[in-house]
Amino acid sequence: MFWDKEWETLSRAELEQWQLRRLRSTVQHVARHVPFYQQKCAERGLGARAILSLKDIRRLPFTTREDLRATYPFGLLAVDRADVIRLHTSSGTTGKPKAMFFSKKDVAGAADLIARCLVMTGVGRGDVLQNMMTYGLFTGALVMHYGAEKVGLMVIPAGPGNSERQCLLMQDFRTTVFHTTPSYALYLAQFLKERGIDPRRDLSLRKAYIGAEPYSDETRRKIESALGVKVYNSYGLSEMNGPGVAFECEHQQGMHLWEDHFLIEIVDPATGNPVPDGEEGEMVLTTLRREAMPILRYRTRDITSVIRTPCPCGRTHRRIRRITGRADDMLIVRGVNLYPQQIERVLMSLPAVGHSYQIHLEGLDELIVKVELADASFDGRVEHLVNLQREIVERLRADLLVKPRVELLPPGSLPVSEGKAKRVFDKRIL
Ligand code: DLL
Repeated sequence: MFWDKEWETLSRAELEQWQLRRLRSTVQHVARHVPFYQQKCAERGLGARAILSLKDIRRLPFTTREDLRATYPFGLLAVDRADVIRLHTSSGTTGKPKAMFFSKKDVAGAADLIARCLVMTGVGRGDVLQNMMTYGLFTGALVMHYGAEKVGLMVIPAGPGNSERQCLLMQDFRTTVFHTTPSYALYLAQFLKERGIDPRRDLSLRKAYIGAEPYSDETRRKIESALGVKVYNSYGLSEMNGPGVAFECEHQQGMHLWEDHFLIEIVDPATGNPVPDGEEGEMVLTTLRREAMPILRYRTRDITSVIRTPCPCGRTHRRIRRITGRADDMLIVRGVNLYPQQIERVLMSLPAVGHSYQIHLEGLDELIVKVELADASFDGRVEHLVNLQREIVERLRADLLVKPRVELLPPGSLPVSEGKAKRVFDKRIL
């Protein structure tokens, strides 16, 4: 099923022609209205005819997170303030937030992309979407909300947390799809289990849209089997509208990135040079349709690669693989490079492991993995605990070449955050 078949199945040649046209007009638009880009283009000697082919994108400057912070609040605005109808911000862990502006056309465009995503997964009128992302300055809930309404789903703007109420809403209004983070989905699964609610028997859930945090295929499988739903990976970032940038179709082999709205490059995170076709690197995105705040070559810091084979669904927009980590999240422990997600993958493949974990780095270079158990009854059987602890240590050592200390905790011991989960606590004395 398609929301906009013509655009979703455009031939590659037509798509690229369109991209070139849009890239040119985006560059002209920012060169005219955004002093930050005027200066950057002038430094590079780029005039109005700088972009002759898509490859010329490499001549354009990168935009980084730091640029967004440095130009906060209005520095990258490309339209009159009166033409902005919505503001979102993204709070970093430190310093100033990043401000993102939407014109009327931008809000409609973002909703349209979500509509494509939802219809692509086989939902439509009659479906009930429980939106458990945070409403507010975060893009996660509102952008999804507008897109789902456009398709005609009934949207329950539940927001995050309050699991008791989430359950009631699911039961009373027969929720068929929900939208949340992987950490909350796992928490909810545990919550339902503790209350004796069997999702397959007692609820009407069919599908879940899971994103806003990195997660592994093992976590996807855990959510699917615990909640009896098909999980679709949803990728996006506030700087590029929020959710709806890339989404899985029913084949679930990578996420289609809407290439008529975003131009994708994969670069070496250290040098910024393009990596060979199909190889892994940092994703760089350029907006092609945004009006209020276009962004050139945004360094997402997200590590992925482009799938080169066509998708059986018939969409021509290329797919990206699951994000394997953020360039900034890489940990170096005793000289070994590792991403938190590699630890997550090992943990979530073990049925005895519950929904939550934390990674602590302490002292000089000590790695401690705190793991919640799936089942409280596990407590009593000491030999099981010892075996499980040993198994986790061994698996991590074999996969990652690091030997952590593993602490097993009863279910529900680790805090649950309403927004994105914090997994890594680095308190090393370096
Ligand atoms: O998290 C937008 C979003 C909302 C996406 C809801 C999907 C669903 P930010 O707060 O700006 O925006 O965070 C963006 O989150 O650069 C990735 O590092 C990470 N991220 C988002 N989706 C995924 C995903 C929203 N499916 C940052 N897999 C991005 C891995 C993801 N990482």
